[in-house]
Amino acid sequence: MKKVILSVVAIAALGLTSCKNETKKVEDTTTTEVSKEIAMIDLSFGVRGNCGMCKSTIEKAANSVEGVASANWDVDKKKIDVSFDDTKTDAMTIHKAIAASGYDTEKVAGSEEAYKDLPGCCKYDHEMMMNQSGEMKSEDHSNHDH
Ligand SMILES: [Cu+2]
Repeated sequence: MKKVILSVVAIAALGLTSCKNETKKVEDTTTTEVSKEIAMIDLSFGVRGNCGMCKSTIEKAANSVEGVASANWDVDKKKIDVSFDDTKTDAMTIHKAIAASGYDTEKVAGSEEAYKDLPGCCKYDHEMMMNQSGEMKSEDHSNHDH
């Protein structure tokens, strides 16, 4: 009696595995052409600005673009690092978004209207160098009144 039960179980198990194999074959043929890699692009470009408030405004503008994964503006270097999905957006869209918030980028001049509404400390110099080394130059007194 036990043997009979065992063989029934064995047959059932065989049946299950063969079913599995069949479904797996179907999956194989359908899943070949699915996921193309998501291409994240890392981009850096110059953006003018003065302080921490500028930083949050600039980064908020960049992050508001759909497809942007991260944005980090460096106050000393006057430069932003952006990571974005290039199937959803492109570099120029990000430049324009930052410019619309009032800030100059390498390629697009900042909106004058938005610039007027910036806090006083954020009214940066339009002649400011972008993409600086981040090191203070002691011989550079161009921003001071001597
Ligand atoms: Cu500021």
